[in-house]
Amino acid sequence: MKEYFKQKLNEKEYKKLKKISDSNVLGYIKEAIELCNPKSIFVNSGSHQDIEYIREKATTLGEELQLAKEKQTIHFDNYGDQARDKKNTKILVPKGKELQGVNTTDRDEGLMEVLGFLKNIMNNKEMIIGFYCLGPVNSPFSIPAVQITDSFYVAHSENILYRIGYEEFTSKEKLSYFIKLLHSAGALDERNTSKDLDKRRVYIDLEGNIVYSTNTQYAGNTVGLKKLSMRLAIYQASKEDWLCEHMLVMGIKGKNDRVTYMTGAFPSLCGKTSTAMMEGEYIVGDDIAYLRKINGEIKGVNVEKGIFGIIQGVNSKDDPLIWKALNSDNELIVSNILMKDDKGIHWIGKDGEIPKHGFNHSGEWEPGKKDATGKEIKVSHPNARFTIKLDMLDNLDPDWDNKDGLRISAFVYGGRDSDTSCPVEEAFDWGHGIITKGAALESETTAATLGKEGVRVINPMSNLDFVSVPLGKYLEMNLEFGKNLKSPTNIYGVNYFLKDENGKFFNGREDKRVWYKWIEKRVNNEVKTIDMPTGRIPLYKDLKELFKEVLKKDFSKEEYDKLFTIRIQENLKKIERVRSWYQKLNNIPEKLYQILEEQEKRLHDAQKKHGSSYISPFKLT
Ligand code: SPV
Ligand code: MN
Repeated sequence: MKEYFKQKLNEKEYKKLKKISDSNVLGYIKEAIELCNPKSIFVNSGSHQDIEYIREKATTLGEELQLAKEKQTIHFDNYGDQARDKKNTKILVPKGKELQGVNTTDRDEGLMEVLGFLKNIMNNKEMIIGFYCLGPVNSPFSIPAVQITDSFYVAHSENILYRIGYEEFTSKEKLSYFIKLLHSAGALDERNTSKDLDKRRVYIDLEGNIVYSTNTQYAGNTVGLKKLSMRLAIYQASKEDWLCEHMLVMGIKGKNDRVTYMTGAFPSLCGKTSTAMMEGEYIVGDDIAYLRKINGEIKGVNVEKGIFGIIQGVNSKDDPLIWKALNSDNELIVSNILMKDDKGIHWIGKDGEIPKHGFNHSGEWEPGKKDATGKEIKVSHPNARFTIKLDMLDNLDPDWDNKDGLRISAFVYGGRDSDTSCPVEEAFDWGHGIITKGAALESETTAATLGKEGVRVINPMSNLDFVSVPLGKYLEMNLEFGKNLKSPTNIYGVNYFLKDENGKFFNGREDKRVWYKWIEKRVNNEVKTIDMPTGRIPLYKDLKELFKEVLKKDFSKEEYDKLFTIRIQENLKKIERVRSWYQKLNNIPEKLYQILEEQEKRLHDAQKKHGSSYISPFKLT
């Protein structure tokens, strides 16, 4: 095989590849070269020189455009390529196998189709072979990955977002497990965006342990180390008794310099980034966590080392930490926002006036511009993003890269719910939490999503898009995970979006800081709770104290009463929705129905006892 590479690669690149001896790794690279037939090949060893080469090439090839500041660029995706393509993202399943609740296609047919698209696809492009490590290097949590792509934007993004793993590959004769990713942006138009969108595919081959992505540039479809590897990791986790979750990880500061780590799973538009970025606390990661049980404790790591975050609405007042990072001189890629004539940038919700002219994801732009369907094109796309390194943030946890993982004391699940769940509530036990907070996670559609507003959508653990095992099996994995722990991890539900009778939000953006400080105290046994039919809620006096301490705000008995009054009918309806959603699927653990039924009974009993559908917590103390 070495002879083959010697022929295909120039001497400099061959030298870098030569250090790898695992025949499976080399075999994969050879197959990719044969299939895609690139004009030239570049090997990214992660050296300073290689990183700079990729950054520069992204701009010289026009995949990114230089902004006013030196290490800052903008990338545009095709107007029709602005988000994850859920329809064309499929798990390949062999004949006779079934993956209920997951978008799938026949493996043989899928492979034939996508390999057909990839044939000779790089014949006028350079192939980039990158070696990365998902999670901290040299850690029992982590997974090495080989990413092959013809997009310098993708490679550049990955260098910002992921740890380099070249040494993971060169230091071992044989790797026990690694992930393979193959991407091509396909043919590009005059703006350097993927133009064959009808051939856009993201196919996940669990058997071959590889993800193919074609004719797309949007990072959620192409940055293989993000959501593409996640499907393979979930599959691998299902075989090894650990979890790969769509979760942020953060550290909340408590008494005497104590830091308590928590994860958080939130469907989109439910406050995930603002939670990870909470003022005064530590961020570890904002998107994906690997979690393992080690010596009877749950430990977790951030898979990434950067943030690919939504830029819409970021402003100096609400998001001071991101604002500062975006306005620094550090390396930054923004995508699908407006590049002004002076090479400055603007997006929806940024401080200041909307410029009169510039370039965005639709090409040359002026206010009022309409697309082919007559829809107004805003200054930036709602899913426009920024890509930065975590270490640009002032609130990065000093221990964020710990290779032994951080001890996770709480799992938090947060939905968007205007009238059912209270702002913060502890589950009675692990199973109750996994089912009623995680598996029952719902979000209401907002004006920012397509279709009708206020429709509740179930998204188990906010992981529905990425689950690559039958949903029943995934729930089983979650239920098993927290059993028999030496130091237990509690589960909480949060909801920032309760509304009053006039449709106004009860809580301000800042209030979540109190809910997390309360969770921090609770897992450290410093506060007591009141049992409600749906879980355990805080005492008024503790929240009053925390509102004063954290936000310098008064918190009245009336507010507490409104926020934490149990809404029996709304909760019963939720149980009904969740149950009927799962009943459409096979092989859902019996435990789910049992736990929902128990909750239903508690709600009915409480209603009977108190003769009302709304019961104040003061009645229960
Ligand atoms: C998400 O949509 O959950 C993201 C962005 O984190 S993407 O990379 O598109 O998945
Ligand atoms: Mn995500």
